Amino acid sequence: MNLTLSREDVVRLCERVEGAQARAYAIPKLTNEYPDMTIADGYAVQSELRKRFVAQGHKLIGWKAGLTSKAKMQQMGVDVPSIGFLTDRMARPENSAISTADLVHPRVECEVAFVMKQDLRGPGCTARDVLAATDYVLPAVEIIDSRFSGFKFDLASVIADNASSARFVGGGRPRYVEDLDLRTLGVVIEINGEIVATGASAAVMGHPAEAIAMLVNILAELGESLPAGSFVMSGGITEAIAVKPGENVVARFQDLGSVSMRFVE
Ligand code: OOG
Ligand code: MG
Repeated sequence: MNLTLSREDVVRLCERVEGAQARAYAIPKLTNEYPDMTIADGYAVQSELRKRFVAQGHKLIGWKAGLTSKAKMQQMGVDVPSIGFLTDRMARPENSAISTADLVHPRVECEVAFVMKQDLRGPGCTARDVLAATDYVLPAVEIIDSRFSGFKFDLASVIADNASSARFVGGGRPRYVEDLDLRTLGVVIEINGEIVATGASAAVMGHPAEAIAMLVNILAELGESLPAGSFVMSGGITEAIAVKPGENVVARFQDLGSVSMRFVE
């Protein structure tokens, strides 16, 4: 991978992103100052952030694939998938009240999540490998929150910002992959009882397991693998929906049950 940032710049940008995440304020996208930033630079900043969080006691519990559906790519104006890491501090229980006070401009996405029973290591990981290594799948809602002004970014910047990761809620009815057709699961997102988005799981790279395979292959480029026990989200099926205090969100997944939460100040 092609790095253009110096070690000092990586640390500087990591501190900038970390500050914006911790205090929930928007910053200009990083490429305004570093127009030559590459995808590899973005991952260097993200890896630095992950190491800092781990050093501060956050537990790495898994990963997420992002920008894996056309709806998401069109909404964000980016046409290459990306990955981000997930920690215990981002997890929220089903049916909980999620504060927006510590977020900049949250949006919800419905995603199929995988829990792994075997380690996976790229390169060359396939969807078939992913399915064989999967313990079970469950429905999830990711609450993304870009730290960039106006939720506008490019690929290098959003990767540095850990792919907009902020919160996530897993739940519903966990199922074994052999009991489902993971391509044809319908999903509906409701806010305060009104349907605001609909989709089907094949929107994610034809099959959500393809997104997990892609994630494992990106991890290999970063010198990392996906350990057994990881919780992995495969990417938003529909466009992301902005949420505000007072809104109740229910994501209904065919065969996998529903995941609910409410947003408060
Ligand atoms: C980047 C994160 C995308 C997904 O599921 O596609 C993502 C963003 O859109 O802010 O999490
Ligand atoms: Mg997502």
